[in-house]
Amino acid sequence: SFDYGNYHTLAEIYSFQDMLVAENPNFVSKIVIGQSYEGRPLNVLKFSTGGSNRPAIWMDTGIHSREWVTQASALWFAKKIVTDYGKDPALTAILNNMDIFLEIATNPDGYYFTHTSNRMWRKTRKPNPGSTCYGVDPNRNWNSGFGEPGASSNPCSETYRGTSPHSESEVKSIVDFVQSHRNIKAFISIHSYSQMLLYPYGYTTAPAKDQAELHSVAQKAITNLASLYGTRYQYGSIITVIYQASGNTVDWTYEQGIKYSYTFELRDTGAYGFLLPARQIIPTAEETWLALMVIMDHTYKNP
Ligand code: 0X9
Ligand code: ZN
Repeated sequence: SFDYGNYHTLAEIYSFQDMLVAENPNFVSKIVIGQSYEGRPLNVLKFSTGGSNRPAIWMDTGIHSREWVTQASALWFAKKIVTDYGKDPALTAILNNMDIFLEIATNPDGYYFTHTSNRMWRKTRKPNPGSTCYGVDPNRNWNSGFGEPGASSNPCSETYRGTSPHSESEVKSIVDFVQSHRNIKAFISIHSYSQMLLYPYGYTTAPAKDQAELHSVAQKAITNLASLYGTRYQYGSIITVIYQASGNTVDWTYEQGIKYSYTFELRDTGAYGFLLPARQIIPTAEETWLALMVIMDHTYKNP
């Protein structure tokens, strides 16, 4: 059976997704929301017990390809959703009323590249005209404070914003999905590392309209997370807790009206950084799930 305690190639992630759909045909389906620059499918797993266009929770991992514990945790989350539905009352109530969408390999070209050429690759893999450097930072490419401080105009920078908002297919495909779905209530974008739970804004110090509620839900979520292994998280707005980041994913989703827009930075705090040992995958996924459940449960109960 599938080894959740190890890192997997892109091909293994794709076959895992097909296996989960094949084993749970009435519950799990695969939606292809677009294709990457190099032509790979952008697959999203949909967990749904019925209805049409139900209110939904979105989660994505691996938009920064080198953050391997995020994709690995998402494989565990996918299995957890399947096994806990009908057993865990809280998750069951959520899924009897809402759908969950999970994009595991959000930057597949980058992820492939981390396995074949450069383990530390972060950005997309689109060539930049007039430069020898490749790729755009897909967490600076969104149309929220685009062009403001907190991103780079240099194609060789790790935080290169790109020539225009949503220039990256991997970003535009999510934009189109969110705007056509119109009923997404929580959007959770998962990164590593630093052990933080963050909410908008990243491009401005202006507080989000819902800051008080976002803050108290985050506090509850990180408390639940810490209850398992004692892992300590910082929490707050992106710009106050980490640094200014313009054009980031959750500023855009929040401005689209998705109130529960959160971003995680998973383990660790730098001892291993992006190269987190595989033995930490399952503990990371388990503790993160406890925080995700707090956010999902709050979203379900506060429509
Ligand atoms: O710089 C980033 O894009 C994020 N840190 S990372 O090491 N994952 O690259 C921080 C930006 C704000 N946080 C998130 N939106 N996750
Ligand atoms: Zn990241």
